[in-house]
Amino acid sequence: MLERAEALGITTAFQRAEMMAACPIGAGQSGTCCKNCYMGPCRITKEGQVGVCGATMQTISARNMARAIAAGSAAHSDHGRDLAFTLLATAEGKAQGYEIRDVAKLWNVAKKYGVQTQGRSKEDVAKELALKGISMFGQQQGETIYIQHAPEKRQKIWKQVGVVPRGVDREVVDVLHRTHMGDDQDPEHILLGAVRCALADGWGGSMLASDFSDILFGTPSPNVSQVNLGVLKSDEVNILVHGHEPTLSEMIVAACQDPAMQEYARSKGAKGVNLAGICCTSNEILIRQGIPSAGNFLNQELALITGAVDAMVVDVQCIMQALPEVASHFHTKIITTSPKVKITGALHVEFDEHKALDQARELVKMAIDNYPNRGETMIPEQQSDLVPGFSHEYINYMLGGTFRASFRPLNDGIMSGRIRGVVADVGCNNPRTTQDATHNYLVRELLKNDVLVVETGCGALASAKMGYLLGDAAMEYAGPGLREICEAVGIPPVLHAGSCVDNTRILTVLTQMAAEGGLGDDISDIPAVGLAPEWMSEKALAIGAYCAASGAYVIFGTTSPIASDDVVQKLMTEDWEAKYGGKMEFVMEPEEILRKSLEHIDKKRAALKLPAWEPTRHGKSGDWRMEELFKLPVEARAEALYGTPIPA
Ligand code: BF8
Repeated sequence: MLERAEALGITTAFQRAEMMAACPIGAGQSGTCCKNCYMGPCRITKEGQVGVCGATMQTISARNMARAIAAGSAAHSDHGRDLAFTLLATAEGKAQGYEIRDVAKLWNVAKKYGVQTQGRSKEDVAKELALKGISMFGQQQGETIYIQHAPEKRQKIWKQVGVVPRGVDREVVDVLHRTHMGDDQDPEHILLGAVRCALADGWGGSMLASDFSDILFGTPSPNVSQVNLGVLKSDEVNILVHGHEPTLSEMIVAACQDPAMQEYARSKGAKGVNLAGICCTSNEILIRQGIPSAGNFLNQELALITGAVDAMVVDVQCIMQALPEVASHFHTKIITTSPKVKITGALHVEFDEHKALDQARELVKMAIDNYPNRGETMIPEQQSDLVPGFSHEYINYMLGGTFRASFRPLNDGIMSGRIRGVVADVGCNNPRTTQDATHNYLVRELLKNDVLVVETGCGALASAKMGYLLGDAAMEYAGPGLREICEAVGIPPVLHAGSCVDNTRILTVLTQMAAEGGLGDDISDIPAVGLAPEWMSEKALAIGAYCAASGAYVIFGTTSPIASDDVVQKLMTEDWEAKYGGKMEFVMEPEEILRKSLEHIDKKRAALKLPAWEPTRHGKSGDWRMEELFKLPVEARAEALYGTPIPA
């Protein structure tokens, strides 16, 4: 696709990253450029230098980090807020096309929020729940409701350190205020505010987003789908949905499945309507409805360069401003829909949940009407099958079954050493490094080391493209112990848990593992690591901060926004580890990320007094072992199995 782009004179993020060297002083690379007032910008290039107001390198670096975390928290949590309003409108019967699809989840979430369910209609319960959810954003005092569902020990730590979040909006405003010129100047204290803000997202807005999405659109469970540019079809109308919110895209799914729309497409000479996604909007409809994905963040321009996309409908976040320019070389329509997002050169059809289904039909019709304008296309053949949809509810269920759902088998697997530990590989693509390469390398190596991998966001789609989200392809790499567990339970060793807001599902899994027993009594005790090896977005920093403050060791790759400042690096590692039991580190070399992850897992195993992981100790049973054995002559097989030759 890059060759085609070059031939057509189109630039992509891949070329732009080469042409545009990253500013060595700015917030992106070393974090010591201060633009928070207009006496500057002050660019601090060496220790001892200060800004016009006297701000030190440490203060500037911590401020930039805190502001990025606040922006990331705002983006994720605001997505949650919109879902709360959609739930309210649905409960009131004012949201066209929406319904409460998962009543069991509604009941569970209502219980968490202290909403009475007995004798009440689902609409009544959903209305009270939605109102409580909405009020959480503006909550001025106390703690967000979800905090009470963290392990008890964790809650005590947060109280002791003073980072229990109030409402999301309050914490975001707090960080913006304290990082204004002339306010908080102590780097440790600035980061304390940033952590509280991130926790308001992780144990607040983002967790709400996953819960309320499940209520409206169904809790994900495994399905089979496809990923990569090959999901586009040369003889059908191709519509891509891109961004993050499931609200409008779920209605577009419904509109595309309408036989009248398919018939309309045929009237225009197409064989039908083909819907696919990009980024996390894609993940949302992939994990629930099995709608194929055209790929992750760096696939967005490549998809347009096929010339086969009749409309790309975007909502919020991770949408490149370059899209209308790329689309201008083809017939493709770029359509923005969020009241928060307009892009020069794109059409704008503002989303209104009260008439969402009508709008979705209108958008699908626009794409169909555009099909006859399509010129020459070039669609790569590449596509892979995948099994997405491992929500925390499903992981719990698959391990124990309907009547005894539990995390016991997973905990036992870790305790016995069959599973060395768990790694969450999440986050973006970044054109400063080869697309997907670090995700893929780490997943393969972790599997070989008997590490169970859980993924979300663009990391999950990177694995999907390689076929790692299917049993067989991933099992090729899985170590014998991990393989044994996966075969016994019937799961792939790489689990797709959802979009980026769904990282909170991983917090829930870790909390439930801690509650199950045998792996300590807090998230920080579990042999687990979080990785964002190709990150680029502020949301990734917010996720990293709430995971670290929840007790996890989090490693970011590719680039470090605190590279030039040792003090802030120390604060986010040594100081955070002492305070929260988790830390956040930036490590550039993939091999080093792997080494540090395994070292941390082994350190946690030792602290729990679990047997040290041994690569060949397990795996002497299971299909793989039997296949190997059946390749042997019968005498050797008997000897291997029973230790004695076959009796004559
Ligand atoms: O929220 S992983 S590039 S698409 S920010 Fe964006 Fe990063 Fe992808 Fe999803 Ni998350």
